[in-house]
Amino acid sequence: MADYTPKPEHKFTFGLWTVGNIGRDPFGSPTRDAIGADYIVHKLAELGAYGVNLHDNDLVPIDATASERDKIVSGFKKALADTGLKVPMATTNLFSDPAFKDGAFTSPDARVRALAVQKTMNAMDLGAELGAKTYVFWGGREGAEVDAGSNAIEGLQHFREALNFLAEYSEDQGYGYKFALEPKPNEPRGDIYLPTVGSALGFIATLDKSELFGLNPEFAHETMAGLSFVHAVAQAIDARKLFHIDLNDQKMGRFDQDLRFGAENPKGAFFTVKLLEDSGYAGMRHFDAHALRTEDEAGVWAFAKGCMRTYLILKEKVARFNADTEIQAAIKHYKVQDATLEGLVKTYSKDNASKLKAHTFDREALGKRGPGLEHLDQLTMELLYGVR
Ligand code: GLT
Ligand code: MN
Ligand code: MN
Repeated sequence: MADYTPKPEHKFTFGLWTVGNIGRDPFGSPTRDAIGADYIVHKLAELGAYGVNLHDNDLVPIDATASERDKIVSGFKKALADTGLKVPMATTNLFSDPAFKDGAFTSPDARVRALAVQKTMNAMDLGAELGAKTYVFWGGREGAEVDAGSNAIEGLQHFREALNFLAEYSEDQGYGYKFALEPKPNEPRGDIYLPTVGSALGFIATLDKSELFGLNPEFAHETMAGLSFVHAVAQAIDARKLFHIDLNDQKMGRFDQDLRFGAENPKGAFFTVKLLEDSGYAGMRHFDAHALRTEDEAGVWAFAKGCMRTYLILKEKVARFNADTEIQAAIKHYKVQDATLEGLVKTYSKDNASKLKAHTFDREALGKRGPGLEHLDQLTMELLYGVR
């Protein structure tokens, strides 16, 4: 039996807002007491996590004075030093305060946009002070319910301006941040700008310092849009833009559930882990999820342990999949190779084009061939069900 004990080398991280979630929802009050940030640090270290991530206001209240801020931050730094826990990622809360009710970087009100940039510079200072190297932008309020007033084109232009400004600020300060945009289709806004991984990738190409920007895809968010998270992550990897990842789970077509990783769609979770492990992704495995609202504090830690343990179980399944001779033979059978034809279509030349035109294909045989996917998928499922 493999060892599924999480260790810092596995690079598991949680947000202060994840294990700190107090079980409030749009219809109900909190079901749990708030847990202090320093205590969370100690608990996560004890459970074998590598790091803890935060929004500015997860740690420092929005109305804290400078001396209150410094006191909180120095206490937090002590907890980090005592436990060895790291802060690999930081971000800004640009969604809770009523000032941001109609957007932050994309608000139609110039004063709100400037406030959002100012707040983010301060939050970047905080993240850098704690050692963060990845900075996430989740545009939770960057969207609209009414398209008559502030149009989506202006919103995107404002978004671009803000990100360009903040990338310059980071470079100017020598922070060395890599920025990760986190798409989501809706909630809390009716429609959020940059709703999917594909949209964010297209937008990144329009930024001044696009090399500093990548993706922070979230399992729940692509699933809410009815899309395949595995394919979204694959596209981010292909574009060399997978800078961070939010692992959780979600039923399709629901509100953002942020379920324990692997709790709902084990097959999707398996292929996500397979992508990360096989591609050599070296970044954090961040769990952006929270315990069910039904749970008490014990349930919170059971949730956190469960996320990490499931990842490690699936990682072992990936190794098993890659070493399974029957599965590998089925994959080999599926992927037909033809050195001559592959050579012809790999790069264009007049010669290759005319040889390809002259080639005769047995189209009927191609259409009749069974690739063996039922067999391959059943083998995969049997592996996941634990019988191989
Ligand atoms: C918020 C959201 C998450 C984002 C966080 C980062 S905050 O909880 O639901 O998906 O990753 O801002
Ligand atoms: Mn979410
Ligand atoms: Mn997220």
